[in-house]
Amino acid sequence: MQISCRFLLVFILAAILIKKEAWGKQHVVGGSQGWDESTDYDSWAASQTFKVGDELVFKYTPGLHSVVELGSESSYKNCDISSALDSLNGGSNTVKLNKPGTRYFTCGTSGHCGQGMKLKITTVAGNGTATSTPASPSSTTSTSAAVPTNYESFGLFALVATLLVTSMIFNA
Ligand SMILES: [Cu+2]
Repeated sequence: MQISCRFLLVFILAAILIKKEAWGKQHVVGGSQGWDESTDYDSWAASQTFKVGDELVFKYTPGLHSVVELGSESSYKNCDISSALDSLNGGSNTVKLNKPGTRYFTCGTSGHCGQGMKLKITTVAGNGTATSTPASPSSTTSTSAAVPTNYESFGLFALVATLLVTSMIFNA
């Protein structure tokens, strides 16, 4: 009886972790500021971990801004949108991160890229464990900008701790 309880708990825990991974996470670009010229997207991106299966959500004033995906680091650096991979508009766009690697986004409105309205992100492989470390060395420390992520992690931690304690009580 004791052993089966323990296995059940481990199974539930594993199922929760796997489900969490498979769901993916939505990253609202720029947080509450959204997609505009005044947000520091380097800092924002450094506060996030982008995994395969996650989504980027761009929120902005329709007509004022747009979302243009660039194909290379040089296009990104030079704000060259002549060879854009994709262009989205309408005020709310979701971009699925379907494979590992670096992607580049900017705004199609003249001058906005030069004002800093551009985003470079690196997607890492999601390997099914909550303890996987992000590839980016800049995301090891938490900042106030990452509060929703930390809150979620804390919730998971609390859940895991509760299950472990319950497991110990069952096996005492
Ligand atoms: Cu813009």
